[in-house]
Amino acid sequence: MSDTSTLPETETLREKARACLGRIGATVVEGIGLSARSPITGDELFTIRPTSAAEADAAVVAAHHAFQAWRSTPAPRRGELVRRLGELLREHHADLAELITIEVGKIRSEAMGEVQEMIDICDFAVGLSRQLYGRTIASERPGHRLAETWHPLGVVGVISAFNFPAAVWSWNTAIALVCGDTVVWKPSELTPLTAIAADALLRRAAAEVGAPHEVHHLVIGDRAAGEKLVDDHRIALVSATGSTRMGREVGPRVAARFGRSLLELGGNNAAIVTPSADLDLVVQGVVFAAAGTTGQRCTTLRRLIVHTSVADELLERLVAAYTRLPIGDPFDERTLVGPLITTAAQDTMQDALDRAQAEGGKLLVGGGRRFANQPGAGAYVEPAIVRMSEQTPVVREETFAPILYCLPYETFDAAIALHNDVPQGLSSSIFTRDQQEAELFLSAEGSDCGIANVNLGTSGAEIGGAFGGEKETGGGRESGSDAWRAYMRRSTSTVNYAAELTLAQNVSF
Ligand code: UN1
Repeated sequence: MSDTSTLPETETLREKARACLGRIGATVVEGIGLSARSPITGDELFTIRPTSAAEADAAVVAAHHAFQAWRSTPAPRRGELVRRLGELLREHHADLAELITIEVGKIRSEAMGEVQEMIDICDFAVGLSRQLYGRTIASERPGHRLAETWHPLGVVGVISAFNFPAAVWSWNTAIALVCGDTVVWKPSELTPLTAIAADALLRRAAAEVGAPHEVHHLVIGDRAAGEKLVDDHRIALVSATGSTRMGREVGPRVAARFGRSLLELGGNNAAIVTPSADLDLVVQGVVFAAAGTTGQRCTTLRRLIVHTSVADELLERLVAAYTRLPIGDPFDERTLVGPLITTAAQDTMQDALDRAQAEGGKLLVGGGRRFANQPGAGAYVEPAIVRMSEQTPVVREETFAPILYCLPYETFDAAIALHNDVPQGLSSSIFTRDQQEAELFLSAEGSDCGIANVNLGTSGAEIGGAFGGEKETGGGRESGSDAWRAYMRRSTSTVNYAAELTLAQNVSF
């Protein structure tokens, strides 16, 4: 594996961030409290004053108040705000992407892709603002009309993770806003700059279309800020993205106050490679899904379930491809693997690799550190492949780092069993040219995940489909299709337009 480049200086990153924020029109309130860092150098860029508890409370109150008027604004008018946001995102596509690269360490192409995902969801939401359809239902009574209407739900609390610091916010916010909800957003404390920029663009959009800016509030802070959203009864829906451990706390706490939650938690995504698979496709799909984003997507490919007849050839090709992966400065156009978010993530990766080897795994490639002894370098790692003979405890866990575990299989049924035998259920894929295998994988007895792909990797979903997963992934669905229904409440109404009263179920009274 080769280091692409020398790393930039922290001061250069600071200047770049300032320039992007300036062009976007975002103001960073510097002060004591939260440190905005770049994983590229591992150094602090700014210290930011976090939102105080009183300010967070005021944000919830204001969002709740704004909801009273926003819910009565016609949905296509609400769509105008989101349309303008989409236009501003197009205008500042490169600026926002640059901030994402600075704060998350994503390579430029992936950071641009993240902002593209935001633009796409805005387009989707604008169309949706004229399509919030309910059904009419055949009534069993003469002279009666039975129908359902979707109404705005209330304040949506969005808790987002560092790895998609802007796109996941936009999936929730674009949809929530056209649905007539208002939003309070608590971004990851690792990505405050991107959040400040995205919030500034939405504020500008609101000012320009004459919408109240109080429909959106940004709450920057640590765990306590998130807890505020979880526990406040004025937050109707908590949409939280993060680890399964976080979801285990959030879910029951929101449920205890009869709030709604939409959970987007850990994944442990696998691809099955069958004897008929096109290995060229597999190599390309697997390297992007497993090593892309330095293994820090919830959809990252973590397990490769390979038929024994093709395992040796495939692993040889994958090892060769991994050996050539350019690792380093995400601003360098040649780089494909940027840094991990923190040195703690690097330690977690090392720990998982040690455990995997103690559990019988053979490290085939990677696992080393890069720029290790260089001052001013973040946590750079070599994506790793570990050959396992069985699905041991460490393989069943999500480690948020680029480790791909390879598991052999003999029969198709055994492959599916292995595939589903993990606690998580987000994304999945099969590489095959056998239609029967592909259909079985997609059938009720096949993949048990929320996302199931054929002949492509597990990551990089489009916004048009509903995004989310089963089991310990939390069951929520965000983004496209009819995911919008989670952001609205359903009202069923029966209208009697006959001259007399008829009771349902033939009851006489
Ligand atoms: C996430 O990692 O939290 O499907 C979201 C994908 C992206 C979204 C990932 N569209 O990989």
